[in-house]
Amino acid sequence: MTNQASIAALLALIHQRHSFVISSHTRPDGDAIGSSLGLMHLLQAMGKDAVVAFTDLIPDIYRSLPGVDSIVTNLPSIPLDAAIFLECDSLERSSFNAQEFEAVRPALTVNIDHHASGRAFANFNWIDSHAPAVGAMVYDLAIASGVRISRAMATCLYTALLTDTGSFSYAGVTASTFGMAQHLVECGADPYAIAQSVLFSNSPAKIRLLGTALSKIHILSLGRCAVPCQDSHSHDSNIAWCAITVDDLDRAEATIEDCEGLVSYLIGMAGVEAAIFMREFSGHDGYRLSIRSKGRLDIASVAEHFGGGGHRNASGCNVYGPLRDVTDRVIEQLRIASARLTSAPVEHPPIPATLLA
Ligand SMILES: [Mn+2]
Repeated sequence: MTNQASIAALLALIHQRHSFVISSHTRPDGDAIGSSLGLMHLLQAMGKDAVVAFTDLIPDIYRSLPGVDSIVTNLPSIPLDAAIFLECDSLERSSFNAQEFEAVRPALTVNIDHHASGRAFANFNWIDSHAPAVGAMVYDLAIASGVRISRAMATCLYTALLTDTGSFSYAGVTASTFGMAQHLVECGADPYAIAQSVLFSNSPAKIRLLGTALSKIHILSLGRCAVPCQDSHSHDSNIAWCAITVDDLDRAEATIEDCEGLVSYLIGMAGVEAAIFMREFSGHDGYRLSIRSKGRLDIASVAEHFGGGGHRNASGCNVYGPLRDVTDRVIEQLRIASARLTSAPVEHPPIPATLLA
């Protein structure tokens, strides 16, 4: 189904129903929270009952989003017509307790996702791996619905877009991403205020934890990069990683959510093509991995190997065992992904028609 057909079909399903519950994955990020609240505002503007449910705490940096106070931690006990999952590949990955959900399971489940690893687990599935954020898909739905985009809706969707594109810096950002951002600002989103909340409001504990993480970076050379590049920088291909233990978190008085985004500093180094940030589980039995890559190196497949998922350049998974084993196994998978890349034909972007004329 094309995006247009998916949007039309989804709007028809929404029009026929009245009460909705919306949720996303556990440890919700800016896209999970922003797109959920944005969709809640959209459904409410369409005259529907809509509630957002998250079992996990909402990180401080998203607490000023319009509607955040109405987020519930348990499924509403009233009968619901539909449950909408945003960027989840299964009920298990969602913030819903599976048993609690089965007890009230609405007749319709909807899945809206932009992950390459997205799976059609719901009754209605709309997966667009080209969308820069699920918030962008909710924006397209809002435009197609004909509803006026309120300041509240715009603020939530802009936050989703800003955070899931790494402040408009990731692959997948196109002219239409900026077109969307422009329209959301015209509808009342305040880019300065949102950036202040989301980018410049880190806790001192998070910055202390960053210090620890930066002091524990390891870099491993994968040798010379075999992919011919058009740019002039060095073709060294390195992997960077670091691991944060439960003790590190305690010493910094940091929380699990303070680990969010630290992997960006690792992938931010010249010559580093893949980066892994590892956080030890409280049970000391393994690590939560955030993986990033540059260019065509596909680390969604690396995360999928360990039962996780994500995008080509950003993914995550859980790996169990002692640190040495975890590191060895992940690096082996990265080498495999890198070897696959070097043996693949090089893609060249099409030459613009204006240059051929
Ligand atoms: Mn997302």
